[in-house]
Formats: sequence, structure tokens, C-alpha cells
Amino acid sequence: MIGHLRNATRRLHQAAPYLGKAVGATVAVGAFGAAASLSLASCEGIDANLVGRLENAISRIEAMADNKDYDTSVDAALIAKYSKSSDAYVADCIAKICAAKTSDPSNITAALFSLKYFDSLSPADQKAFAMCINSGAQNADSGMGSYAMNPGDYDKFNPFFSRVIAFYHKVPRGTKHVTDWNLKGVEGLPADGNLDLTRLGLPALSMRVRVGRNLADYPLPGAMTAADRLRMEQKMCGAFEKLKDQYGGRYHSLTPGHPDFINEEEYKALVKGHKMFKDMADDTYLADAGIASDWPVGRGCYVSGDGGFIIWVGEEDHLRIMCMARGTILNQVFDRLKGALDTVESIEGLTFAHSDTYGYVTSCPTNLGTGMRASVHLKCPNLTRDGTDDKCKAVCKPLGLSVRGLGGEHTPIGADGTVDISPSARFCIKEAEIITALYKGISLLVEEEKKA
Ligand code: ADP
Ligand code: CIR
Repeated sequence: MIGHLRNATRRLHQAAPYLGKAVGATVAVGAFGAAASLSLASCEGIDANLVGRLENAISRIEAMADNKDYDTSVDAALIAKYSKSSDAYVADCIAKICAAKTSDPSNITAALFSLKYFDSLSPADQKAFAMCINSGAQNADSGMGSYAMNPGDYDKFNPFFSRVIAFYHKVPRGTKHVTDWNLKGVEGLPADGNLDLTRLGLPALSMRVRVGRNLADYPLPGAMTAADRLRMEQKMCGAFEKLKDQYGGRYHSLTPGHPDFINEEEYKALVKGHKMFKDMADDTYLADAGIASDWPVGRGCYVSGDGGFIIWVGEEDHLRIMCMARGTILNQVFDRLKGALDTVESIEGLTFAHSDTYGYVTSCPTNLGTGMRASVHLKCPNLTRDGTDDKCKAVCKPLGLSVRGLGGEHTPIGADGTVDISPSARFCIKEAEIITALYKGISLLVEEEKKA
């Protein structure tokens, strides 16, 4: 235990010279608080939640400790320089991201923003970079706070993004993501290879696996013009014609005047049926990133004949490709998605944006790598007895699980205590490990629900 504490303290001391004032204070308090808690946890049985807090604090320290040539402090002369910028967008963005460093220390983009690095960029790159961080500047309460505008931004603005990614995903800077859907040999996979929910005493559940994908030859959604969005939708309609041969179904477009246009009522029914995404213009994080611009132009979804294979067009990523089914074997949606993805990728002219380091490139750094979210709708009436997901979230966090509402992110839980459960990790994890982690997470959560 003393070793743990010494280690934490040593790392904190090493990092101290490179920490920005506000972030440094928060990290110091967080790390010492968590380290002290860990000593308790180790004495009285490990409380994974406290250990998680320590890990978070340490990973932040490590990300910051790597900052010898990367200064995150705010220089008054540079602030004055950019507040007078002739570009009002840049002036406003820079003033706000610097202010967020003190007002919202958990905004990762604000914490890791370097005004000196920004100052070293050409005026054109400064504008491009400001677009990447504007969501976190305008929404100081952001957790992540940035979105890439072009597939190449993660490399182009490497000094910033590599730190943000290392910090959020808790991996050393520069760690390479490896794509691997092969379940064989993955820890936690039952001997027969079936991730069978009946073994956990569960009935058939609603299961879904989605991946985010972007086309290599378009700007990412935050930088697309209305014309780009229309062209991309048109291109995808050509692909859907091919998919219809194999999977049946149809495309539903929100673009006024589109041959597959659906009205408001049809759109709402698709959202209610979990097949279509919500109105993005209501999401200020996406709106300030430019991702929701031109809504609803170029937006829509392809739904297969049996309703179980769906492709969203024009949400946070160009494409969100998913398989959904009510059933008991998680492999069913996982395997079907792999097959469907291979089919989509084999269509001529569709090349997904991919990076040797970051795997599949997504708008949000949180989704990089696999772009995968694997979820089930699970009833947890005991853990949600108070009508909120607070307790469920507290139990799920140390299990590496995220809790969402019945309508997805930022929506309420079901009246019967049904929640959306998914592994939080996306980057530097194999696809096969995500689906296995979901199975293992469900089994642990079922036990917690019984105890609650
Ligand atoms: P994403 O999963 O793409 O990040 P959301 O969390 O907003 O986005 O969810 C999108 C939609 O998918 C919502 O309607 C949500 O209820 C639905 N959904 C997610 N998981 C499941 C599931 N296991 N079964 C049914 N619908 C699901
Ligand atoms: C934030 O920074 O809090 C928001 N931009 C959302 C981050 C989570 N990512 C996501 O939903 N894809």
C-alpha cells in the first residue's frame, strides 16, 4: 500500500513543474484524495470506484508529465494578442477555452490546450484548430470538448490530440490501436464461444452493437458544407441500392425533396423504435462543433427488411452502422455486424477513414479505434429504486460500464428500471474484447442488482 502511495506521490512530484495552475491543483487534490482512499480500500477490501479515481488522477498526471515542450499555462501577452484577433470566431474561442481551464478543470480540451502551441500554428491552421476545440470552448462543462474536423486532424494537430487521446483513454501517448474481431482466445469467453445471457439467468434482451465510420474522401461532419452533406447522402444511396439486394429494406431521408423523404410523424416513429437518431440541432455540443449544421439536410437512415441492420447517415460520424435484435446470444448481433461491415466496405467507392495509430477515425476522440458501442437494455429495478440511475452508474463505473437512458445518451431510464448498459472502452481494445466485456459486465451487474 505504502508502495502505491509513494508511487502516486513520486509521479505527482515529477509532474508538478509541467502542470498548469488550475489543473495542477485539481490533479493534486484528486490524486492525494484518491491515494488516501486507496489505502483505506486496500485495508478494507478493494473499492474499485476509489481505485478508478486514483487511476484517473494518475493518468492525467502522466499525460501532463509528458509536457516538457508543451506548456498549458496561460500567457497574458498571448491572451491579449488573440483577444484582438480580427477573426471574431478565433478570438471568442480562445478566450473561452482559456477561461474554462479555471472554471471547468474536468474539460479535457481546456486542460490540455496550449496557447503557445496554438501561437506556433499558421493563421489558417489556427482557424482549423479553433474549429476542433470550439465545442469545449462554448460548452465549458464538456467532458472531452473537442472534435476532429478532418480525418487528418489527429495527425496534423498531434501535439494536442495525442495528449487528449492518451489522457481520455488512459494509454501512453502514441499507443497504436489494433483492430481484431476474432473472439477466439479472448479472456472471459465461455468454452463454447457463446455469450449466452440465459447462463446468467436472463431472458431475451434487446441487444445492439454499433460502430462509427467515416468516409476517407469527405471532411468530417463538423466541417461539411450543405453541398458535401447532400453529395455524401447521394453516394450512400447508391450503396444502399446494392445492400437492398442482400438485406432488403429501404432508405429513409430527412432531406426535403429527397425521393426517400419521410415526414415528421414517420421520423418520430423511427426514433421511438430506436432505429433513427434524435434531432442533433438540440445538442449544443454538436451544434457548436458544426456537426449539427444544416440539419436535417443530408441526414437519414437505411433499415434492412428485418429491421435488424441499420446505417445512420450524417450524425456525429458520416455513418453509424449497427445491428440490433432481441435475443439471448450476444454473438448474434456482433457476428452479423462484422458480416454487414465487410459487405459495406466491399462496395466500390466506399473507403473508411483509418489511421495506423488511431484505428478507425471518428469525429469525437472518445470513439476512436473501434468506434464500437455494444449495449443491452437491462432491467435493474433494485439499483434504480429511487427513480434515478445514480446508484446504477456508481456500481457500473468501476466495472468499466456506461449507463444510458432508454432513448440513448442523455435520456431518462425506463419507468420499470430498464437501463442501457455498454462497456465504456473504445480505443486500444479489440472489438472482440468489447463484446466479451459486455457479457462479463452484465454478469457482475446482475449480481449487484440482486444485492441491492
Ligand atoms: P449511440 O449508441 O450511437 O452512441 P445513443 O446512445 O444516442 O447513440 O443511442 C442511439 C439509439 O440506439 C437510441 O434510440 C437508443 O435507445 C438505441 N439503443 C442503444 N442500445 C440499444 C439496445 N441495446 N436496444 C435497443 N435500442 C438501443
Ligand atoms: C463532451 O465533451 O462532453 C461532449 N462533446 C460529448 C463527449 C462524448 N462523446 C460523444 O458523445 N461521442
